Amino acid sequence: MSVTTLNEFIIQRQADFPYAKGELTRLLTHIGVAAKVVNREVNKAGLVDILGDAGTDNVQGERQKKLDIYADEKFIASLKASGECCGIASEEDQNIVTFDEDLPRQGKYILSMDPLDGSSNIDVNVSIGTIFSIFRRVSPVGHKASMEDFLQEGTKQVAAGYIIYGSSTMMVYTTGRGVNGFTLDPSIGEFCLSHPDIITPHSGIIYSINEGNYIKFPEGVKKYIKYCQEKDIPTGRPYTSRYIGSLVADFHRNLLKGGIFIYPKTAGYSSGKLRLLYECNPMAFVIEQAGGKGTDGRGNRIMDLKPESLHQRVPFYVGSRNMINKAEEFMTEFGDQEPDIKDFQ
Ligand code: P6P
Repeated sequence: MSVTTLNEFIIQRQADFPYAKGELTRLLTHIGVAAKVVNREVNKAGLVDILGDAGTDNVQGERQKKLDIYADEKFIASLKASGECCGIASEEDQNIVTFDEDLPRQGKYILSMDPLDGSSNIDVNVSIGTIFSIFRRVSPVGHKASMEDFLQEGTKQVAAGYIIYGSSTMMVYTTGRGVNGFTLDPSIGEFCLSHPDIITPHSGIIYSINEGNYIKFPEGVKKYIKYCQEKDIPTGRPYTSRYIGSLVADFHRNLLKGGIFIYPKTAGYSSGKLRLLYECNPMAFVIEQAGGKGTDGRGNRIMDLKPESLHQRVPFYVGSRNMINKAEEFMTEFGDQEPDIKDFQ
C-alpha cells in the first residue's frame, strides 16, 4: 500500500486552499517538524532531566513543567523559521510573541497554541498534546503582529489541529476541507496519512467530564450527568464515563468513537477552565469539520465568540452533535448558573 506523507498530502491539497502560494504548506510543514522534535523529547522524558517542575509558573499560575517550556521554545523557533508566521500567542507566554527580523514580519499568518496541553500528566506517562490555531493576520504585512491579529473570531481560522503524543504520535488538522489524521512512522521520521476524512458519529456512548467537581457544577450539568447514567438501551445509556484529564486525549478518543466532552462553568471557574484561543477554537474547528459541534453550553457556537483577551476562558461542550443538543436541553431547562464558590470555602 502506498504511503502518503504529511508533506505530500499538504502539497496535493494545496489547490484546495485559497491562499495556495505554498504559504500554508510551509507553515504546516514547520509545525510537523517541531512536532517531531517535541515527540523525541516526550518519548524519553523519563530518561533525561526534563521531567518535573521548571520551578516557574505560567500566566495561568499553573506550575510549568520543563517539557512545557521546551515545547514552547521549539514551536516558536520552527514557526519563526518558516517565514510565514509573524506572531504567536501561547499558553506559556503572558503576551504575544512577535519578531524583530524582517523575514517573519513578512509572514501573513499568526498562530495561537498550547504547546504542551495536559502537561500535569507528563510525569505519569499519560498522553499529552499540542494544539494550534492559524489565522491570516489583519495588521499590515511587514510590521509587528498586533493584538487584533489574535482576537479574531474562530470562524476566521484558516487551519487548526493538534498533535497527540500517545501510544503513537498523530497529527490531526483541518484547513476547512474536512479533517485528516497522520501517524508518525518513527522508522522513516514522517507523518503518514492514516485517518483520511475523519467523520465523528452523530451520537456516542461516551461522556467525558471531571465528576470530581460534581457539587460545583450548574444544576443543568448535574441533571445531564444523571441522564447519562440512567439505563435506556435504545439510546445506548447508561453511557460510559471516560476522562483522562488531557484535552487532546479525551477529544481525540471522542472524535473517533463519538461522545461528548464537557468542561462547564463551575464554582471556582466561573467562565470554565479551557482557553478560547488555543484550546476551544481549534478543537471546535476540527469537530465541526468532522460533523460535530462545539458550543458554550447555551447554544452559542464557540467559533462565533469574539475574543476579548489572549487567555480568556469559556465553558466548552464539544463532540457528537446529538449529545451536545441533548446536554444543552438540560442547561436550558435546569440552568447553567454555577454555585457560589463561598459555599465551598
Ligand atoms: P481538570 C490540562 O491541564 C487541561 O488544560 C486540559 O488538557 C484538560 O482537559 C483539563 O485541563 C483538565 O482539567 O480540572 O479536570 O484537571
